[in-house]
Amino acid sequence: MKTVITYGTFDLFHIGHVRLLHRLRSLGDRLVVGCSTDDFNEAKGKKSVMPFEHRAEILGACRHVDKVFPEASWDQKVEDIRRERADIFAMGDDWAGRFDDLSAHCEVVYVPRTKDVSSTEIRQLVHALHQERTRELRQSVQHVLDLVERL
Ligand code: C2G
Repeated sequence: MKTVITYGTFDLFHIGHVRLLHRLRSLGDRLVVGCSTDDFNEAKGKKSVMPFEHRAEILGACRHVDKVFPEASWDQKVEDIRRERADIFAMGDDWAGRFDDLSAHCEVVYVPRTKDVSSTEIRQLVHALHQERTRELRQSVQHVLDLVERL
C-alpha cells in the first residue's frame, strides 16, 4: 500500500486542484491531504474565501482523496508522514525545492501546476463580475429616474 501525502488551502476548489489530486493519487494507492486551517492560512499570509470546514468537506468528497486532516503549522509534516506511513510527499511545482528536506523521510515529488487558474484569479473574476453588475444596475436605475423626471 503506497501512500501519497500533500498539503494545501484548496480554496474555491477548481480544476487545478482536481488535476493535481488526480495526478498525486495515481502515484500510489492512497492519497492523504493536509488541509490548511484558517489560522494557518493567516500565518501563510492567505485569507481564504471558504472556511476550513467547507474546504475540508469538499476535499473529502473528491474521489481521488482518501483522507483529510488539518494542517495547522509548517512543522507537522514529518509527524504526519510518520503517522500516515507516507511513501511520497508531493506538491505542485510552485513549491519546487521548498520541501526537499523531507527526502530524509520519504520520496519528494513536485508535479507541474495547472496553468491559468488559481483561487486568486477566480476571486478577482467574481469581483469584476460583481462590479459590472453593480454598474449595470446603477445605469438602469438612472434611466428610470430620467424617465420619471420627464413625466
Ligand atoms: N495547484 C496546482 N495548480 C493550480 C493551483 C494549485 O497544481 N492551478 C496545486 C498547488 O501547487 C498545491 C495545491 O494545488 O500543490 C494546493 O494549492 P493551494 O491551495 O494554493 O495551497 P498552498 O497555499 O500552496 O498551500 O504546506 C504547504 C501549503 O499548505 C501549500
